[in-house]
Amino acid sequence: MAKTIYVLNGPNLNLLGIREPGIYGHATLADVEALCRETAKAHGFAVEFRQSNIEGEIVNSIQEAMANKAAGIVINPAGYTTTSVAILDALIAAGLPVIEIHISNIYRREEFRQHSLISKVARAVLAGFGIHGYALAINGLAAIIDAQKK
Ligand code: CA2
Repeated sequence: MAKTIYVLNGPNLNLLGIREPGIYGHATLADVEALCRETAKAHGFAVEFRQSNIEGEIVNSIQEAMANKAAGIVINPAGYTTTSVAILDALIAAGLPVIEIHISNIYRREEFRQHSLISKVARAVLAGFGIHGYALAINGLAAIIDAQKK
């Protein structure tokens, strides 16, 4: 059976394509999911795609990824990026390769967006590629997983 990449999305990302298109573009979260599935499939991976506005549910998804021996995690922690020790701790405990992704370039935005706790555990961070960043994140994660086998 194909190994699984968990793609986790934090609060308000369900509003993609509906509000603030000037910052986040016109694509919806369903478009992001389709892009992730297509990209992962090309590498032989299945995808568990989740969005939650609730911190504990994101922690539960990370623990599920760990229990299911997932191949890795791509996470856009959104508003929890700079605040969630709980998500950071769960990612550390999971021990899986993690890629952090942001649709916007957080370094061109307000200073408070630029201090990610999650980056401490991320193997790589992508910001500013729009939703294409999710495809780049999955391609990069696939390369990391491939390199681990050698
Ligand atoms: O650029 C990103 O992907 C962010 O993670 C998005 C977060 C923001 O707090 C981070 O600083 C950067 C916000 C997600 C909210 O998404 C929305 C999407 C459409 C409309 C309104 C909010």
